[in-house]
Amino acid sequence: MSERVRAIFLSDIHLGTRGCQAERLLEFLRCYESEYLYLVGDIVDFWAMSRGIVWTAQQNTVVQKILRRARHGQHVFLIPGNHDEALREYGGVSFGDIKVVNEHVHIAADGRRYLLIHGDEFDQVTRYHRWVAVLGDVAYNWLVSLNNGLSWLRRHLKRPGYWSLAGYAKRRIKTAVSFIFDFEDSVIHAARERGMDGVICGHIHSAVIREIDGVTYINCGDWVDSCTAIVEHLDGRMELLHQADGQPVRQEEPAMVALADLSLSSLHKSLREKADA
Ligand SMILES: [Mn+2]
Repeated sequence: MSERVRAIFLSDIHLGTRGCQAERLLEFLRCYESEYLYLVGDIVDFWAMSRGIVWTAQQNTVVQKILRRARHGQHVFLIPGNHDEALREYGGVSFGDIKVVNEHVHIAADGRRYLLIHGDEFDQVTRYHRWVAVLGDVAYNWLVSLNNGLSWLRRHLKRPGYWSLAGYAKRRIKTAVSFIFDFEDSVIHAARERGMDGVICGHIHSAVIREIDGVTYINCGDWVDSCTAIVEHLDGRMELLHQADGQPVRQEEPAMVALADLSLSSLHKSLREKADA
């Protein structure tokens, strides 16, 4: 039995990559029927696909299920992200029953107005230093092996001292957390300037619903790590759901991804508490 909700918001599905958790997403979609379905960017990962395509049967089924919903009268909107930015040229165009829009305002059942954007334009890294984002992972792995090599060399040369990878990783976490705060703050600022009650975005793979001075910041998370989605209930209430094994569960805590394989959830929480204090 599927539950009827007013709207479903999904982002960062990254179809076409090995990381895409299409099976979990199919389980989630089986649980919810809605009047509106919003795809909030990075749905198909054209960046990764240019290096090699991973297209599974489940990913195919995801696309078919979405098309089917559109055909059956659900309002399906696709807001392109940076990994599917080629679609931005088609803002305002409909493909079959799916409307491509570069941004959108969703009016919830309770009358609140939400700005829908992917959010990469508020990410200072991908905006001004795209190569940093692309090279980041490669550079990190390279640094780790370099560190191992250096330690080996130091040991063999009997040199004292050790360049701490742990220290490096800690600094990196701090950078990652402040990156998330900066992103959230600038998105909220933009929503407020435009007189919105809230903003719904994706991009940083960090799902959360937060209220900041009367503006609701909502991030849909992703379907690579956290398997999270936002639903609007029939009364306009927004809820963050996490697709656990076989069933969706309510997510009370911010769902965080591990950046560079380091879990940030506890750190995010404690830093947020400090910041709020
Ligand atoms: Mn993105």
